[in-house]
Parts: sequence; structure tokens; C-alpha cells
Amino acid sequence: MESETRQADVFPVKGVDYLQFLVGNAKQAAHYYSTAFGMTCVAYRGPENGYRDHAEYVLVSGSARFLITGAVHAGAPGADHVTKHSDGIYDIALEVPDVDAAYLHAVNAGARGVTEPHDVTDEHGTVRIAAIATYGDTVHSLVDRSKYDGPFLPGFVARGPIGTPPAKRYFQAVDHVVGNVELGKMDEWVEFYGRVMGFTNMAEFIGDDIATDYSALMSKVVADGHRKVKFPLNEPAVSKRKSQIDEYLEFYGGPGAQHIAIATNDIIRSVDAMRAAGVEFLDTPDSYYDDPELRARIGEVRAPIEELKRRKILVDRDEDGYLLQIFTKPVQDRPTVFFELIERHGSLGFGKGNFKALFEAIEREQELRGNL
Ligand code: TYF
Ligand code: FE
Repeated sequence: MESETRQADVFPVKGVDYLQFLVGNAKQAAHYYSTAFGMTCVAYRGPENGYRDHAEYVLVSGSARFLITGAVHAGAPGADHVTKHSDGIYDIALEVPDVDAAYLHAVNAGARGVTEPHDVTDEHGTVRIAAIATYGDTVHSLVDRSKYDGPFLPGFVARGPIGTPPAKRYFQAVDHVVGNVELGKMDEWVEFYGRVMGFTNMAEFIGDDIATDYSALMSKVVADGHRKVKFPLNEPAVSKRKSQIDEYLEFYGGPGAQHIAIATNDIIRSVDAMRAAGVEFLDTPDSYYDDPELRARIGEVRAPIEELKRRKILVDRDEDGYLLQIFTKPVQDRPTVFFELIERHGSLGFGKGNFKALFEAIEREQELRGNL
């Protein structure tokens, strides 16, 4: 047995607090995440509440929380983010037990401070919050909400759902958030998360061997000590064809969050509901399911393989268990941000066995867009 000596946690995190999307039209995006992703709107703030610059909707699904922000006038803060990137993820906010300690540690370790620790208060209590910069124009807010019982953050008012929420939610948590960084920068960002947050490298990675064969990307995963927060980091790899990461960087206008994996405990039901609502998923050829090697490797899973094949759901197994996963096509006009649905049964991985099939599917889409 391997014995593990864990260092004192220099940057304890409780989990992802929220993901903030800066979009061109928050009203319509909030409608999409309600009707197509089954999320429930629980809070809002905007001009009606004396908040002059933005309309902001808070949507939840289990512990996953999205903050959807749109500018309500020309020149509002954040409007430049949308001009440059179109709809995208600005803030990957982390819940921490001690904002001041986390911020101080991060800044002393070389992170750029964006907002100093401060209190925000309303009749529901106080939230302490700060923010640091990460890759591209992306930030990490650091949030302590232990002295707050309002619907989101001070200033937000509770509001009801947009449309009728589904009887059963489609996902219950954020599993991981992936960042795309420039060629040659992946190791610097792995090092950043180690230095600034004490995150460590997980075993899963896409190295030169896989990259040159088919993926045209390299990837490493960093995570906090409890594996609650997992951040894979991708960089383009030099190969015969244009890397999907280069396509993202070109169309997003620099580094940024690439995909959000959302955890479900019924991927079949969620995919059916989301497809019926118009969400597009990547295709997987039938040959994937008919491959005897795959069949032998994955063994028994909780649904007949025919059910997975019909829905293009991928399967992977490792030493700890298995997982089911599927990827959406980009969820905006630009080929940038997309989602992954993941149903874990023991496996702590990211679907290594599916990388080839997945990247081939992504490349087929790239080719249709004329970007390969
Ligand atoms: O998060 C992961 O590592 C998997 C696989 O551009 C993956 O979801 C990796 C890179 C990529 C798309 C998916
Ligand atoms: Fe993923």
C-alpha cells in the first residue's frame, strides 16, 4: 500500500459556488437553460431592483448554479467581454471557508487580484467575496456565504421559475470545468493552480502520444485535495490538421472555459429530455458500439448497450468503475463553449477510452464548419 502524506491545505475550497456566463441576451439565455437544461430560476436582479447596468438570472439544478448576466445598456461593465468573446464563461466562482486567507495566499503566490476581499450585505446577511484572475479574461471569485441565507448574493431578489421546471432535474452538480489555453502554456497553468490553490495533478492526461495520433491537443487535470473541484486544462498540439483547441482560441478570441461537465444520475432520461428540447449532441458512429474490444472492456453497465447506442452515449471503464458520457455541440453560434453530461459509477476519470471516438466526432464538426 502506498502511504500518502498530505500537506496542510493552503487553499481549502468547498466546491464550485457558481458559474457566471456573460451573454448578449440574459433573458433568452435564462430561458434556454430553463427549458433545454431543465434548470430552475431562483433569483434575479436588474433595473427593476435599482441595479442599472445588468439583468442577471440565477438558475439552479441541484448544487449546480449558473449566473447569467446581460448588459442592459451600451457601455455597461462586461459588455466588452461579450463583444470580444460572444457568450462565454467569465467567472468560475469557488466557495471557500476563509476569503481573506484564500485571497492573500493566492496573491502572495503570484495570482493577479481582481477584487479585494469585501463584505456585501442585505437583509439576509453578509457574504464576503474577492476575485483573482486566471487564464484569458476568466476570473475566480472566492465566496464565503456561511453568514447568508438569501436566494443568491445580496441585492438579488427571489423569483420563480421560467416556464414549468421538469418533474425530475436533468443534472445535479458541476463535475468539472475545462480551460483552453495557448500552445505551450498548459504546464504553466498546471503550475499556477498548484502554486496558487495547492491543486495537484490527477493521473488523467493526454500526452504527446495521443496528441500526435489523433487528438491534436494535450491535457492535464488539476484538482483540490478532496477532488471536489476538477479543472482539466487543454492546449493545442501540433499535428497535421488544425487543432480543435486552436479553433476555440481563434473564435473565442483567446483562452477561456471550453466545456462544463454536468453530473447526472440518469443520463438516458436527461439526454432524451434535452434532445426533445432541441439540444444538439455529437454523433457517435454505430461502429463504436459494435467494436468487440469495447464490449469486452466495458463489461456490464447499468443499461443495455443498444439503449446507449440509440442515444450516442459513450462508455468508459477504468480500475475504479465506469462512466457514461455525452457531449453537446457548441451552445452558441461560435464553436466555443459546450457541455458534457456525465454519469459516474465509480470511475474518477474523464473518459480516456473515448478520446479517440470523441475527437473524431469533434473533427467531423470542425470540418463541416470549414475549420479543419
Ligand atoms: O474533460 C475531459 O477531459 C473530457 C475529454 O477538448 C475532453 O471530457 C478533453 C478535451 C476536449 C474535449 C473533451
Ligand atoms: Fe470533460
